[in-house]
Amino acid sequence: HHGERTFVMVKPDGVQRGLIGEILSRFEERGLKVVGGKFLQIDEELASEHYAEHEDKPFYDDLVSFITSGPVFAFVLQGADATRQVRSMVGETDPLEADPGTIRGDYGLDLGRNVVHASDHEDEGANEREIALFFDEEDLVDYERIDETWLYE
Ligand code: YYY
Ligand code: MG
Repeated sequence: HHGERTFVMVKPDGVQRGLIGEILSRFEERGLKVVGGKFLQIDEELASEHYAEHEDKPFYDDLVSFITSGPVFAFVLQGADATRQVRSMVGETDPLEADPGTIRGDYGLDLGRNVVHASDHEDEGANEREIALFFDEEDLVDYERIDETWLYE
């Protein structure tokens, strides 16, 4: 089976702005395989685990109140070099710094409303940790996509 798994989430602003389908489509069209998905509202406890690394940062309280402010669409993608490829499609953290053509560069204008979360490829194991935080192993489906023989040599 091809590649690694990575965690992605359409944040509350992306859900409210009707961007779930658009965002998912970009990854699907690239060839990244959706292997799990869940629509939920994050509670304080899950938010504090998910953003534990930012606990001491000045923006932490705003970040937690934003991420718990409305439903999110969390999903798992699988494919070659998935974590790094997804990050490059998501763009820089600050949408004002994100290149056009990236999700944040096409849909955002504010650091605190940057539409999407994706596991950090520079943080070893972040993808697996974040997947485990949101999904049980049995929520993830192992299957072959019909185009895989044309996507991979
Ligand atoms: O991984 P990524 O989402 O690109 O950025 P992080 O540095 O992990 O920060 C998480 C989240 O926090 C970011 O998406 C927006 C918010 N944030 C902020 O509001 N102000 C900052 N100075 C840095 C990050
Ligand atoms: Mg991060």
